[in-house]
Amino acid sequence: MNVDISNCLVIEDSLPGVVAGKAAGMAVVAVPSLPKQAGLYSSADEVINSLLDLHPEKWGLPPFEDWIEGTLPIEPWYIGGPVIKGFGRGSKVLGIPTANLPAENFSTILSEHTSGVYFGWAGLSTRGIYKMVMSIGWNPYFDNTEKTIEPWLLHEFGEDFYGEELRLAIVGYIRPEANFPSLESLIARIHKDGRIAEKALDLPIYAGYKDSPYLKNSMLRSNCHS
Ligand code: ADP
Ligand code: RBF
Ligand code: MG
Repeated sequence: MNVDISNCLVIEDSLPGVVAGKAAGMAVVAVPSLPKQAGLYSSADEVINSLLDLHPEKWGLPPFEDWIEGTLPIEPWYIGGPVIKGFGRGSKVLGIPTANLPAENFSTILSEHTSGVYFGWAGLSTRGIYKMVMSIGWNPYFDNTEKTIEPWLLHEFGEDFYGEELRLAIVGYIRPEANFPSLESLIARIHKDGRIAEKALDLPIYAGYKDSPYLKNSMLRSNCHS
């Protein structure tokens, strides 16, 4: 194509492709098909888990136009269930309570969605509908061995609500999970995620999902004991 090598960006899921791109002197972003093998791709300039995390502007290319105010709209997905006990460290260690859902009920949906920080609307059967930001994944900072779903509802509740039906409409993506050099930097980043979600959910593209029948139904169900 007669393009200067320095103007090429290779996006590759295979190790031979990454090695070839580097051998040609090109910048390479690796998207391993098996995230567990990410360690093998160390010759790439960047290793990402998912194409959601491809930011062309990092490479001198025009940014994707579907990102809005630090968020990427996604095809919404809906999950719900009773709030279960987590590791008990959300409130205690971070000052950020996260209402855990039983991840084993959603193994298919979880394997279809890359781990990372998402946001949307949360319906709590006896209370109402709230903005929420959540993490899906392995919590690298804490080195968990299980994948968890942890929504932080952006509202002050005076009490716990274990066992209550929680329903989520997940409408956008913010960033991949990351490791952090300190607890303070992890907490600061989660607060920033909260501010981004809080603001974005007022945009028309996200706001309408507040009225999703799925969220409302959780309340109808608990109010009419048929
Ligand atoms: P666990 O590890 O058991 O999830 P956390 O310290 O993360 O414990 O606290 C989460 C619990 O706190 C939730 O299950 C819920 O009952 C309660 N809670 C109170 N306020 C909130 C909130 N704003 N967002 C999420 N959970 C909250
Ligand atoms: N844990 C991480 O190790 N890395 C992260 O990038 C990360 N991002 C989070 C983003 C949000 C919005 C929330 C609510 C939590 C996040 N956590 C992250 C998870 C945090 O470690 C978890 O809530 C605690 O482990 C409590 O169980
Ligand atoms: Mg929690």
